[in-house]
Amino acid sequence: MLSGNEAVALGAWEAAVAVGCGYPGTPSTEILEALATQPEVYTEWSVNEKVALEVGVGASLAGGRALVTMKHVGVNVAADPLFTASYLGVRAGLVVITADDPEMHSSQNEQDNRNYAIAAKVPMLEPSDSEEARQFTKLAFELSEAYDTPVFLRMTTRLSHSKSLIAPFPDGGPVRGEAPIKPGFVSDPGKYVMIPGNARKRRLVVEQRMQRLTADAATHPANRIEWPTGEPDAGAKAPVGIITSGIPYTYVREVDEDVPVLKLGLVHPLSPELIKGFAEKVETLYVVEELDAVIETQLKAWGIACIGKDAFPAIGEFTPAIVAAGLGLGEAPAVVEPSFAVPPRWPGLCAGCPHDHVFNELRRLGMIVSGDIGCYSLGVLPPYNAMDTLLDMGASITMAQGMDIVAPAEQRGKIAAVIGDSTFAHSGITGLLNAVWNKRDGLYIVLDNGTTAMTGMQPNPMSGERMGREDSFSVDYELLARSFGIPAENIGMVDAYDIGGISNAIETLAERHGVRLLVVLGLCLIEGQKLKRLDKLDDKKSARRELIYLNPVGGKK
Ligand SMILES: Cc1ncc(C[n+]2csc(CCOP(=O)(O)OP(=O)(O)O)c2C)c(N)n1
Repeated sequence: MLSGNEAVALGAWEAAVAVGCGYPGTPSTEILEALATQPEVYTEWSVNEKVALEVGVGASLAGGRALVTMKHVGVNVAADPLFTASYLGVRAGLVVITADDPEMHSSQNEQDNRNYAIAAKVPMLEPSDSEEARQFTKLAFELSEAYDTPVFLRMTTRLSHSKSLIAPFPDGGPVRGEAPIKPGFVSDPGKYVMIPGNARKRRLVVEQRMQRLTADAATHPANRIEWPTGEPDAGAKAPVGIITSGIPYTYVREVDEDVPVLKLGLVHPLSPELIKGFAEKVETLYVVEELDAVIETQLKAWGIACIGKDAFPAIGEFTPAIVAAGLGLGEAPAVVEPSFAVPPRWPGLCAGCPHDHVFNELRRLGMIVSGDIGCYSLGVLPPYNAMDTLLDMGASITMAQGMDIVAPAEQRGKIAAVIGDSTFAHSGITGLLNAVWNKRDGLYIVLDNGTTAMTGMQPNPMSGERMGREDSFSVDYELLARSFGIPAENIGMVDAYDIGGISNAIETLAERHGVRLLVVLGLCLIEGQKLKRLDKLDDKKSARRELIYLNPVGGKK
């Protein structure tokens, strides 16, 4: 039994992947964590998804198979290299995992990244269970090399996090295959340097590649037609047929074992030949797809009658009951009323979280708080009620700048941004640079808890460790801020448990002008427990105290 994420890691390892990189994000995180246990593979948490994809493209061009992992919104961050990586193509296979999150179990939006495959002209595979996740990962590397293109593998939360059986290993255990491409960069500027003159030529190549893929999709092994009770005779039709993919396929099979199904494993590009052939053999054709009407829209553009979003929701995650109701096989799922009263329990910061006091203080001072994404986003909820906006990673510092430009005088000086350490490294630093460069006013507070807590304690460039808890360099906030031109008196570093120090630093810095950076340092409690088990707690604690101690302004001496 493996989770979908573990199975992707296994498939990549079996496919002799050389490099695994990504940025954590639910539900994708465990893929790299599993791959990182394998010494044959270089793995890294990259600073953000754009960086991860670019590292992956570089590895591919130098002849090593590369797996790049991210959650769905991570693809937004990586979209710039993605769209042109499609033009460059690959040397060794390049597979990009997009882990989508229907129902937004842990995400700020619901986004169907099949749309990215279409827009970036990159083929996409979508598995339905762990064994397929493993096999499709291998297929994705082969597809990538055969068609000279990056390939998407789309996972969803239900697939990433559920466990299902994988095929048994041969005697002696799993086998790591031989990489078909020899490492070594081969210069080819016409293919790898996308100045407009070259890009125009590659644009045509991309189109030809997609046409070839569309033709080959008709017989691609990831697609299959199932006629459980036998294929209709020539001229005859089955009453109902279903086109589906991914997790919804498993729900279709759960509610109806006998219905004919065209199961798409290659969800982009679609094969008109395959789909028309299936559609002609059924009376009523349903398209069962979670989130957007991607397949349905394409079918309708081809003039194929089908029932899709008229019967199934376009919002949220499917369940077998939703699928059954859409197919007319059951009642729409009723809301289940609990048989006894359950007291509402808000999510919240952990009891004793080092960053509790900052939020109390921001509320007490009546600040407008431009927030960001991480555990500390829970500062929006009671008892703090101290966050006013949250858009995307890194937006706290930049949105605060926009607010400050137009806010009336009585609000200016009352605006603060809060951002976690991992988020600061991911995309906060550029916002800080923007503020200084554009001579803005703003108080920006980094809530540094020594880890990327929300996604399960991954190291980050501020934390002093890299992948696998290997000791590494950590960014010196003060040197960084000084190098950006922020004056020493506008930089503060305080211990998160120094309640008086925090109040004092916020009040003092709130009254100053220009860009002000306050770093509140306190080790995440759960991370602390982990470090204790690893016998590393004392090192980390003393490193953090030193960070505060060395700071010449603000904070304890
Ligand atoms: C573009 C993007 N990538 C990844 C995520 C998933 N994610 C949400 S918050 C977060 C990092 C939080 O770490 P940090 O800023 O250190 O705050 P903490 O949770 O430790 O308080 C990540 C990786 C996301 N929401 N958006």
